[in-house]
Amino acid sequence: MAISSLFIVTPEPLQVSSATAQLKPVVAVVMGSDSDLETLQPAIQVLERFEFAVEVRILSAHRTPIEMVAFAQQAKSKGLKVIIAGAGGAAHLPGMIASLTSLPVIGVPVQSKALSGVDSMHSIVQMPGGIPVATVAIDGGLNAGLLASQILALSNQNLEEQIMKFREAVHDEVTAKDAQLIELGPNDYLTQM
Ligand code: RP5
Repeated sequence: MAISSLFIVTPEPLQVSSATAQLKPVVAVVMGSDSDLETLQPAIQVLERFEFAVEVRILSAHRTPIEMVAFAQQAKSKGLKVIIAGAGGAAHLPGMIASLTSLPVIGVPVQSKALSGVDSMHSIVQMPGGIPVATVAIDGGLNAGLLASQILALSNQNLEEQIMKFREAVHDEVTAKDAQLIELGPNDYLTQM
């Protein structure tokens, strides 16, 4: 079972206090195309499990540059604290947004058809000095959501505790698999996967 499947097998919301729950978005998940949504969905899901309201937008650096600029310029004043930006191919969206705001930007390279996302990764990770983008793995939507949560947890102890509970769940999932592998042996384990 993949780590990201934790959200499918344990759908109950985490116990986050009302002091933690956010009604106004402090985090945005933006993407270059609706074809990126599946990749960004784990980020949205983990943020919602931590009870954040999430602003989700399609904003293309190339197809809707005016809307992208307006979003980035207004992001801080409307209360956003972190932006997750995913794009594929000539993936300029995270870097362009980062150039227009002082908010931390987490870039998600989306796996492209032609070059398997290596083009997206290089476009996002190779930022010039002075304008950083924190880049996660190709299709690393889950880690983008977790990293945004960790940034927000710097000023929220309850959220930090929930993140540590999530880590415990990740740990327990792997130790359970290890125990089953020892019990069944590799051949039977593979058969029941
Ligand atoms: C990028 O082009 C988007 O981020 C997307 O990953 C890629 C392909 O877009 P579509 O042609 O699927 O709309 O701007």
